[in-house]
Amino acid sequence: MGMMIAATGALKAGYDSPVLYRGAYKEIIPKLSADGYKAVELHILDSDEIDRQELWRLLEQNDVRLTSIGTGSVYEAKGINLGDRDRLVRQQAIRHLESHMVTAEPSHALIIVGLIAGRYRDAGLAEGFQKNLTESLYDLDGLAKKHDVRIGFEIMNSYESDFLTTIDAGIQYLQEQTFERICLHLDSLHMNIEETDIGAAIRRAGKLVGHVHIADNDGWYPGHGHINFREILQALYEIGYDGTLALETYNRPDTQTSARRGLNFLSFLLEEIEGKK
Ligand code: LER
Ligand code: MN
Repeated sequence: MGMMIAATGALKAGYDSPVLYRGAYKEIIPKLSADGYKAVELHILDSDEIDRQELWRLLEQNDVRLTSIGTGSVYEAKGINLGDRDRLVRQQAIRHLESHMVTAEPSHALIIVGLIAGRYRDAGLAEGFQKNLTESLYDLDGLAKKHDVRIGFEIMNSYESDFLTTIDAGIQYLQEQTFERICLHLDSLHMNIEETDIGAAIRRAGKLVGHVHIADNDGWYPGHGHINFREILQALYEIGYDGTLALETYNRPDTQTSARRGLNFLSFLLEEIEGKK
């Protein structure tokens, strides 16, 4: 089947947000489809506030698959997180993510746990944070089973997160737990900052890898900066990864240019590596 390239989309996003398409779903889903995408990762502030029926209809009509849901904006907007010292805040985060699972259900899309995991300061102590987060993740794991979706725990750089900032730390943590629906979510921008040898780290993660974000080191479309994407895609190919490569990039110089260049660049490399597409 091979890897699938997805655009990112959101109803609203700021200048510095790494999201390609911005606007109403009825505008952006036909647009990204016309630009050559067959899949989309939507970054959603609150799934309770969107018209799911309309979204599902638009996806079907345009033959676009919802691969994943980005969930970090609610942490940035309201501080809701899974590791918080306050049990009510953690429960709010879990309920919030379950609502995304309902949106994800028809396409079995993956729910991203990145920024919404929270920071150590949200719990006061690192140990307390880890205990709270782990407890929340077990609750989410059960809910993911109920909704038949998966959760991707995003390994993010140590400027933006505290817990599990390297692939090896993520592997060790998941091996210590008994989650059934939680996998590792990698991001080229973060790997570029934290990993010693990106290809080797991806190979060690192997079947634990469930989702991948792509951006160049400067946050622009892949091919704009200096990350070695051939090495990354080659390693993903070797571990048999057949999931999504979601373009979590700035929409610079403009959405269409960035979207087309990112898609062309990744398609070209995949064609070489997978030898088909
Ligand atoms: C989220 O997916 C991410 O990668 C962070 O850098 C927050 O934007
Ligand atoms: Mn990311």
